[in-house]
Amino acid sequence: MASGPNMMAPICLVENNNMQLSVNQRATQILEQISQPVVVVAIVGLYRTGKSYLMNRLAGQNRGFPLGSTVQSKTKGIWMWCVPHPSKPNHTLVLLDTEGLGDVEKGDPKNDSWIFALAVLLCSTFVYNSLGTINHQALEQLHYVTELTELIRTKSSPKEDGTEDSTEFVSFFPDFIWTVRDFTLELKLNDDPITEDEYLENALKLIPGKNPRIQASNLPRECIRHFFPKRKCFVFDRPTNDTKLLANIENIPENQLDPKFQKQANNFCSYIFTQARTKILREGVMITGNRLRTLVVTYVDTINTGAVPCLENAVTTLAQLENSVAVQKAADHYSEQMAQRVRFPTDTLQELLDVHADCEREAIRVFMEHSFKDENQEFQKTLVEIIKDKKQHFLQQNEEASVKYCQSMLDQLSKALMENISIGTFSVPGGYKLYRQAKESIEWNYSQVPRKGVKANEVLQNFLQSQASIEKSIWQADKALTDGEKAIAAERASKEAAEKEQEVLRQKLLEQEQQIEAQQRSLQENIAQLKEKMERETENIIKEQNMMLEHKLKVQEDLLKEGFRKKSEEMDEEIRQLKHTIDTTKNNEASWFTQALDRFGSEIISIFASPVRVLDTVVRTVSSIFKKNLSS
Ligand SMILES: Nc1nc2c(ncn2[C@@H]2O[C@H](COP(=O)(O)OP(=O)(O)OP(=O)(O)O)[C@@H](O)[C@H]2O)c(=O)[nH]1
Ligand SMILES: [Mg+2]
Repeated sequence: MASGPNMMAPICLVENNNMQLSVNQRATQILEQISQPVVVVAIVGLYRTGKSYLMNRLAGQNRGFPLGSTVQSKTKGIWMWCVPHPSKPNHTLVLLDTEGLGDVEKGDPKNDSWIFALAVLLCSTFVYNSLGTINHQALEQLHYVTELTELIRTKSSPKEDGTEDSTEFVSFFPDFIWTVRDFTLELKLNDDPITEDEYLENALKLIPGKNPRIQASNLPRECIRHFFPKRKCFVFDRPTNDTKLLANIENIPENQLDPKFQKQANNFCSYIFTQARTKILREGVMITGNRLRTLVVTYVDTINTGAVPCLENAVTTLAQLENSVAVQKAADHYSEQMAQRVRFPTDTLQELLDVHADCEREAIRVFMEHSFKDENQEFQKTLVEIIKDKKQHFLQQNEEASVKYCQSMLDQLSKALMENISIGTFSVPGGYKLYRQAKESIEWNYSQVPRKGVKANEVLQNFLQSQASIEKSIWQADKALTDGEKAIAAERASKEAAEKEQEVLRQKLLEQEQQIEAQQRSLQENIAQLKEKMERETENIIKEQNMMLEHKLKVQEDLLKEGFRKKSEEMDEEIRQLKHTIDTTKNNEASWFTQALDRFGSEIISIFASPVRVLDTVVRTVSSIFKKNLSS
């Protein structure tokens, strides 16, 4: 079963010291151990606005993320607390508490922007926390959201169609929640009661006019509407009006808090517990604790090199790491299952090949389950090669076990014969007949031994060959035989030898055919499972593109409704491009699959090529021997 978290207290995940971001190794070690999918909730906002306190409530604790009781900011960098998800079984809830934004005591505000961007990239629910009301000022303070286009890239290279890279933010950005603390207004619009969500949406409506102040607050509005498709708002009363209690809030019992606040906080928590989504990267790639670790490390490393974190690169890094683990897991599964299911020697080669086919099918399934974005099937091909080598090893083991067993059986069965030869039992008149009887009885007894395996004929053949000269000297010395009978004996001996040789060759030929057939099965299995996976991945891509389209159409419609015709028309081109991309994906799906599968198929055949060529020569040699025998 996937492993979950075991953390008594939060720990710093991204340190922000001397204006340098770094990832705390102790925290990444914790994430590494978490193989469960994660729901990641990050809280961001101005300093000293009760963020850490709210996060502690999500962890179900009074204490945890340290709160500050002075005006100085408390939290530095990004802190993490992983707890078992309270309502999603086998999921981990990762809470990310961040350093307060906008603290004038801090030297360089640049890291504020990075912390904001990192929180967006790492979480699946982004909570923006502010005090008071959502007004111009609050929106101006949210200018970080407008900087995201400079701080996050979707693609590693500019898009071919020339559209802005940020048009795809919507496909991987988290859900957005605005939490408004110490909210003192009434939720009313033109005297009509409104919901918290309506309050937020209303506050996000663009304000007409050219006033620079208005423009400055319109930009964050647009960004939020464009980048975050799912938005929610929660307002909170002041937890208590007693300032003394407030300053010491983590130590006061729940029932001393304002009942309204209690209710609001509980609502917020239960919304997070039931609605916050599992973190998905893109195209359905589910994020586990371990994958989150890779993301944090990749993003912070990128920032430290002076570059901009790029989603596509992060996916590639993640895929490379995960796919090599997937190959290992699949190969181990194959070996374990083969070792468990095969009893050496198998009766026939086919028996071994059948077990191999079953284990290989399972191994490919394990690989498909754990891999993603395997560009050009590089990793799947590696798996094909590994399994090919492992299979070869099992075949060899099987042959060795068969030889060993057959040899020991023959040694036992021929023991008396060998003794009689050495003491001269057959060197008497009529000795040849006695010898023949003894030899035939060995052959018969040998044929009755079950499960001798693939080398049964060959081992017998070797034994008979080693007997040929002995047999010859026995009949030559046997005085009871006439010359005519000796000639018949000689002819019979060579005919029998030829027959036995043919039998061994016939078996070889059959086995070679079985091997070729097994390779074909393996090829088909690889292709079938790849096709299935490609279909699933394409389905996810189309789903994601449709979601983007739906969102953009909605934004466009809203702009039009609000009277911003020009802005709404500006989105036409972007929407047209997206529709075109969706059509192309759908239309090219079939031919794209065929091409990819053909290429992959021929590459696998070339992996098998060497044994196939060997087979070819064997087949040709065997058939020429047959022809020779037939004509003689
Ligand atoms: N007025 C008010 N104060 C709060 C609220 N929640 C917590 N506090 C108090 O505000 C102070 C700061 O709370 P924190 O949770 O540490 O705030 P923060 O936003 O995490 O602060 P930084 O980490 O410094 O950015 C503490 O003394 C809390 O007791 C609230 O809803 N309203
Ligand atoms: Mg804090």
